[in-house]
Formats: sequence, structure tokens, C-alpha cells
Amino acid sequence: MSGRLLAGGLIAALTAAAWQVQAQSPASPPAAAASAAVAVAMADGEVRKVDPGAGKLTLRHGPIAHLDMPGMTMVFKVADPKMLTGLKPGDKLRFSADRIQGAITITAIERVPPP
Ligand SMILES: [Cu+2]
Repeated sequence: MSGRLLAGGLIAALTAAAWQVQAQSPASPPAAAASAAVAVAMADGEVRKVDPGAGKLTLRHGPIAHLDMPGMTMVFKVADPKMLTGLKPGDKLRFSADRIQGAITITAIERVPPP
């Protein structure tokens, strides 16, 4: 019975550790964390407006199947305003979004370098 509790605690600890690694090394590619996030399909987007103060990002985005959303331009919340650092209108990106507490929220952003 306590084995179950232990496993739960271990998973929580691992998740916290992965999050810390990602937060502490913004310069290095967060390979492990990113590939975990990619488990949710990523959508294409192009930045229209960045609002770091409000933690919001306006994107023209492609279809997001798991949210049953066609392509459109809309405002997203971001899980962490730090994700907006360095973004500017016209930037291309791939992103994961999910419904969190009723708001469609971007949980991961992957820059698409210009060709
Ligand atoms: Cu949309």
C-alpha cells in the first residue's frame, strides 16, 4: 500500500526536477522537457502581438486538433510570461496549447528559425 504512495511521490519529484532544469538553463535546448511536451501535438503559429505584462500572445495559428479549433488569429494566455522573451510580431513558431482552468493556454513554444 505504501508502495503506491512512494511511486506517486517519486513522479512528483521527477516532474519538479525536470521543471527546475528547464527553468535554470534557458540558453541550452531543453531537449528532454521539450520532447515530453511534444506528446501533445504542436500547432503552427505566427506571432501577431506580444504582451508580456499580461502574459498574453496573439497568434495566427493553424488547426489545433485536440482543441477542436480551426486555424484563426486569437489571443492566448501563456503558462509562463518568460516564454515570451525575445518573441516579436512576424516570428514563426510551433506551440502546444491546452485548456487550463477554462482558458486556452500555451504550454510550450518552439521557435521556427527563418529559412
Ligand atoms: Cu484559435
